[in-house]
Amino acid sequence: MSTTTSPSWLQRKLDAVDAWWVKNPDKRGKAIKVMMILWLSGFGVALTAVLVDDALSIKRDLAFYTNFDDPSTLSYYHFKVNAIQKQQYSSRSHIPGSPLYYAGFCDPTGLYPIAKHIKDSCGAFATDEEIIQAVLSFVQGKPALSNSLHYMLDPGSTEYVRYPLETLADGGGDCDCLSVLFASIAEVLGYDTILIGTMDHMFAAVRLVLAPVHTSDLKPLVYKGFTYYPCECTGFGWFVGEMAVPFADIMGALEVPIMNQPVVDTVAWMLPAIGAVVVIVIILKARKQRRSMNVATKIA
Ligand SMILES: [Ca+2]
Repeated sequence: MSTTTSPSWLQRKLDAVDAWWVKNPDKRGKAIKVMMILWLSGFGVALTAVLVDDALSIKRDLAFYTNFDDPSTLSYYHFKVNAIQKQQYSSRSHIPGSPLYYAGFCDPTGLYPIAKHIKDSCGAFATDEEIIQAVLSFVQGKPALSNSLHYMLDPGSTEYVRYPLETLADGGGDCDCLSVLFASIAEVLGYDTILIGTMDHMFAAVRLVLAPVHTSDLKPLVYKGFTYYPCECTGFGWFVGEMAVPFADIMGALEVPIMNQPVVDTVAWMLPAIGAVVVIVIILKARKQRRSMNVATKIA
């Protein structure tokens, strides 16, 4: 017993193109020209998309130390955010309204490569304290280095919180912006992190199994039965476990959402991906036409 399979819709269309090609030898030259124009146009669109994406992107080399602010361990992360990525945050509210909403600004978008780069830069044998210290170094202002994040005041007189990608794109922020960025990177790396608020300041704290050993001014905080270590995100040179304000000033803690899953940032790849798809489609079409032309030549 034999079975026959009818050709698919696509196959029928391709066969129709082949038949047209064979029956219309006088129009082949024109068809080839059209295909060449389409191919070049597609390549041009793809190239333009990539160049426009690059031109509209904000790029910064952001410095950090992997070994407790030892100048010889200075490393950089080559940060880039495109216009579409940045625009998606521009229309959002940046006013926390309630102190309870600060943690709502924590966002892992675009942070996974940064978090991984910082962790990898610390080496395979780095302790949790050393990794967190490198993240802290990444967000802290470095007066001597122009290529780094810096403390920046809010743009207006009202309290304003930047999302992490905005702090990176703007080149810095104030205490809450930098704490939100730090907490987001720490959470992306899998560290349980909280935000600590006072009347006029904010910093983060990270839960570590082992107490930090690189400071003699350790100020551990206990929250819901677990020990967290302060991370002062402004200024320069604060170590994990040190606190810039007295205990009495602390008003409360905010839990940061768990974000330790790699995030595929589709927006970041949108323009280059569109360009790549256009090129692939045009190449496939051109190959198909070339194959048809070969068939026609053999028949002729
Ligand atoms: Ca602020």
